[in-house]
Amino acid sequence: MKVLIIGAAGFVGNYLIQHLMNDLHWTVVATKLPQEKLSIEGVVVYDLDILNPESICDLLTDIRPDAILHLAAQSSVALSWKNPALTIDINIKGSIQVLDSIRTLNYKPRILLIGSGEEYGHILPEESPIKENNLLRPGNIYAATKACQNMLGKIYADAYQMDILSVRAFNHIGPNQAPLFVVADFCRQVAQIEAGLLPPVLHVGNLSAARDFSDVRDVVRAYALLIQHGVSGETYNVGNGHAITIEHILQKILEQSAVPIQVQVDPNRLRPIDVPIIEADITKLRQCTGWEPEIPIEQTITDVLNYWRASVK
Ligand code: A2R
Repeated sequence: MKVLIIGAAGFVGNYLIQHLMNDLHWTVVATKLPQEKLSIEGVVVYDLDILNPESICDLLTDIRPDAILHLAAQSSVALSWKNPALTIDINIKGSIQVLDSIRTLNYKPRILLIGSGEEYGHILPEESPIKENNLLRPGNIYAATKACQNMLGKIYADAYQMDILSVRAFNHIGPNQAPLFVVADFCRQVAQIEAGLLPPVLHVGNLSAARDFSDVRDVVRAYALLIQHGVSGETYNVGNGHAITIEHILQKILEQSAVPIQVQVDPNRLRPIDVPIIEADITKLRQCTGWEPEIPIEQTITDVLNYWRASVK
């Protein structure tokens, strides 16, 4: 199996490459933005900006992958509020340019579009855990762009008989994630405090939101299984199946801190709208692939803390 990963220099890309190459022994070709760095032995890496459709066509013709995993995105909710136009450009215009370039090929590679649990948005209590066929009520710009990407994927699958499936990935965490995301942010602060670089006060935003967290290493296993077993035109939730509050995660992080730390709510970290609970129903993924999450959250937190302890030295 030869796969192309578009947007491989981000957080998920590296884990995905390692799993596909080392565990599954697939041939992996990857793309990154020209200004990004990505060098992995055994992986041919191309520069690609998905906002430039001509270079996508050339690349696809050269590589002729069996499957394409489309990771490239503006992936931060916080940044989507600050820069909505950029988020819409990359996540909607960029995705349609990827799909439309694939449409022009004279064969039909399998395509996995990576969406988000955020697409469900304002989930009613009786809708949780949320199923794939639930109404989407996106609560932020990022979520709206990913909901749109999902719809475009379905339209292209139906209209052009393309082999497209989508995931809605719920929060995934692990070492090397940018500190724009909550667990990386908290763990980095703890590591900086332990190293004496910050006073012993951890700054937090809204702690009451409940989210469905998985280890990124479990998430990439699910993507590979869906490439092999997923049904064309379908959407699959990828999550742990149980939401926990940010407050609970914070407690688990503080339990692993080497020093006592106070917690302080910082108004700058509160988002304009926060969806109170997002929890995945993962029955469809389980039934299709047999996937189960394997890495407990305490282990992920240990690994993320150790990553930041090594990074802040
Ligand atoms: O924004 P940057 O400079 O970190 O680059 C990101 C890259 N990217 C692009 N690639 C090609 N053409 C573009 N116009 C473009 N704009 C941004 O996509 C980054 O290297 C990559 C996405 O990686 P992350 O932001 O780290 O996302 P992550 O956590 O790997 O998530 C993968 C997928 C995304 O579609 C998320 O929205 C979804 O999973 O949850």
